[in-house]
Amino acid sequence: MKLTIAEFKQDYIAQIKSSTARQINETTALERYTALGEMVKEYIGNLWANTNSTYRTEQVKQIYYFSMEFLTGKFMENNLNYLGIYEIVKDGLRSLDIDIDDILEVEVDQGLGNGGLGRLAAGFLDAMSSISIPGHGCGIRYKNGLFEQRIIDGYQVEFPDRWLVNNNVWEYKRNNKAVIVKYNGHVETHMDGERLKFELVNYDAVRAVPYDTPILGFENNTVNTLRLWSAEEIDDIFDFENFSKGNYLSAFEKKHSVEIITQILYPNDAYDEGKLLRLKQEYFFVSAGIQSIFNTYKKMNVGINRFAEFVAIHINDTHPALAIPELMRILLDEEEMTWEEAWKITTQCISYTNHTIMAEALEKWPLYMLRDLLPRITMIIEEIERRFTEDLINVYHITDPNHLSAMHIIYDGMVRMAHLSIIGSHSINGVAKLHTEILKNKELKVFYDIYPERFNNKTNGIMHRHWLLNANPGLTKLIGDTIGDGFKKNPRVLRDLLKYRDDKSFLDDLFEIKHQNKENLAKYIKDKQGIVVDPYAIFDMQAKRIHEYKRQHLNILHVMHLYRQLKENPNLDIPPRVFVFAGKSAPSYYVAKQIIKLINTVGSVINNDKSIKDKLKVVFLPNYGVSLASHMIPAADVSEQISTASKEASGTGNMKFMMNGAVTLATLDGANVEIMNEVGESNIILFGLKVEEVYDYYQNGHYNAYEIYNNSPDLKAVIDELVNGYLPVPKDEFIPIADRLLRFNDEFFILKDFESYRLAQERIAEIYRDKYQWSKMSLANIACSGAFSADYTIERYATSIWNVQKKLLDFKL
Ligand code: 26V
Repeated sequence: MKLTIAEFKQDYIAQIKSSTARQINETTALERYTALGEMVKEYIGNLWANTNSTYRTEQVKQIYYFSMEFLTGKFMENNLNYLGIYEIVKDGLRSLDIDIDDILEVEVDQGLGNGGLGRLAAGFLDAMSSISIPGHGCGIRYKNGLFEQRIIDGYQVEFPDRWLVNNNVWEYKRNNKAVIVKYNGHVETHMDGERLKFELVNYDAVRAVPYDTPILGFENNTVNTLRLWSAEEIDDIFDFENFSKGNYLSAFEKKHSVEIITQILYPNDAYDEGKLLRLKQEYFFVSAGIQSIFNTYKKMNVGINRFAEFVAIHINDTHPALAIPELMRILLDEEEMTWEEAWKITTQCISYTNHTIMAEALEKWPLYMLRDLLPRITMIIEEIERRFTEDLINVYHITDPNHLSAMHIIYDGMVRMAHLSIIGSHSINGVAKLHTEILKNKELKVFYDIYPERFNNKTNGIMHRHWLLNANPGLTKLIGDTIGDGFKKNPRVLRDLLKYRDDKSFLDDLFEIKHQNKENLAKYIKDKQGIVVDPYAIFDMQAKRIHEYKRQHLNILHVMHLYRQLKENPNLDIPPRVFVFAGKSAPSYYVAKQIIKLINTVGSVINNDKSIKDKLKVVFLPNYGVSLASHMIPAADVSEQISTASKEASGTGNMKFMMNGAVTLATLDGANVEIMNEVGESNIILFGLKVEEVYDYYQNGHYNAYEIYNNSPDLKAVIDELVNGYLPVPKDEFIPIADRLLRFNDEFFILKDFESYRLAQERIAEIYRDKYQWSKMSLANIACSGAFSADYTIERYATSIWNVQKKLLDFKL
């Protein structure tokens, strides 16, 4: 947009006055931030209104991305950049004696997600807007986002994330768009002429109120909507009769029992607890979202039969899978369609992404629970199941009872949401090539056999503008000065950087930028953790949720091994290294929490040992989230992507590190395989078991962790250190970890992969000694990272799954 510094200052001073009733020099950083947010919102508002009215009047097909999680982080800097007014605002503020960084700093992260799945959803919204796809998000406005992690005495301790305490300047509450969601009760049937009608009676009603956040596209006038639903008591009043009788607390009980639905984000990212409240959450936003799509759709006036021509609904994992029976319910019970018509529309509208093969993360609901809470929805699921089984027998000629049981939606008293999602959609995609192959050939093979045309791959992508423009301004400037700014809209252009592989002065510049980022992070680490690290050391990072399959313990066991070597020989000639860890554990995941304690324990021993002359440091940075990642990733030399092959569906941190010039230390898992293909084998460090080997071991049962332990003295030494009193903790502290590795036979092959990991780390130390060789690898990673922009991923979803067209918008601000 066009804006001069003078206009900005005038607007801003007026805004400060109206929103704070104070002189500008008396305002706090928060007030300045809020006032700026209000202004930016007004600029965006014009574009937003234009976008919505164009979609409606020109009757364009729209895609609704349903996700239980949207991990959007901060908005201000992005919005300023995307409007093209960042520099103007920065200069304008400076002339008012305000540092823009102080304002950006006070914004709190919107952390309504656990990890990769939620961040991906946020990135997809950004990409849809930025490549002009008419697409919106639908989710839950949790009052508490993912918990704040603090480390106390080396342990993770959780604190609530009250991200709304200072209000959220970006959202609009839309009372007029509220809808009712119905739970419990029972279904009555009656004949209405020829038609059997179903009616839910004696239900509990909850008001779902939407809060809309504008999602701005990059310099293209498009503003899509993220609609998050909040639960309120139906009239938002308490039980007056009860209150007047003096029952003050119980008068508010109902209100609380309703509001609790959107109180908190479940902090598990790979373990399904099967809690009733979570089921309520899932139906809550799905029902509200689908109802509101109908309301919007009806304003287009094209007739209900053409619904699938104008609406695509994507379900992000199975959490929104109730969208399938909910859509059926509305088409059957409210629009009075036949089952066949309704089913056709439903399957044409819905598409589904699978994000994990981990059995413990696959959602299953007890049938009795579902029937109690959602009687009509359960009837519909049972009918879907009945017709599906009929097809299996009559159309696909499957009669073997074991084969049939493997495919049922309802089995053993449980409702399998992945099966419902596959049966009720026209597209099922994995999130990296390898993951999709595993789905097709192993985990979901029985479904692939009957629906081969439904399965497809959509490799994940990241918000490249965030990870470059916002997180790494130094690198962004170097890239822009060298190959121009085209990469902002078309990140494959980054490949042009490959021309500079042998340009020593360019490699020097690149090294210098990385070094500066490392200096900044070293300062942050000193300020926050009191640990001094050498910015000339190799910065080796593992930042992601803590999970046994991600193998943070493989990493720390290797650190323990390096430390042993240094203790034996303090003059050992190795480049200094800083191992940085960050990530949250699910609060109820005991072993993962012990891994955090282990990292911190090992850190406290190593960091306080003067005898090793600062050659090794271990840092655990608490409260990993989008903001911390944005500080860390630009400073990384090595990116640890070391999951047990087959377990990490894709990974997206791997792409962010790569884009910022880190060299990946990787197993051939998830998108690491594609990173290798982009960057070439000489620019990635590989190690470890391959997928087939992992599956072989699981199948033949020949894996023997004790055998490896007994035959590898170096490895045995570090495992023994977990339990022999070597570490300054009670002797039994780390027994659970040691048990998982030995007694329970090392499900994730830590022992098997240890030696190959150690050798890979040795190669890294060797290569790092040669500054130019290292910088060349780093450059190759940056140059080849463009393929992993979410812009391209969304392009592929739009053409091959959703069949939605770009809508270019013209508007002058
Ligand atoms: C499952 C459950 C089970 C019920 C309780 C709460 C909960 C929350 C999330 C999940 C889904 C876990 C799947 C997941 O997060 N997968 C990750 O998705 C990323 C984006 O596709 C991908 O990069 C990661 O490799 C994958 O682990």
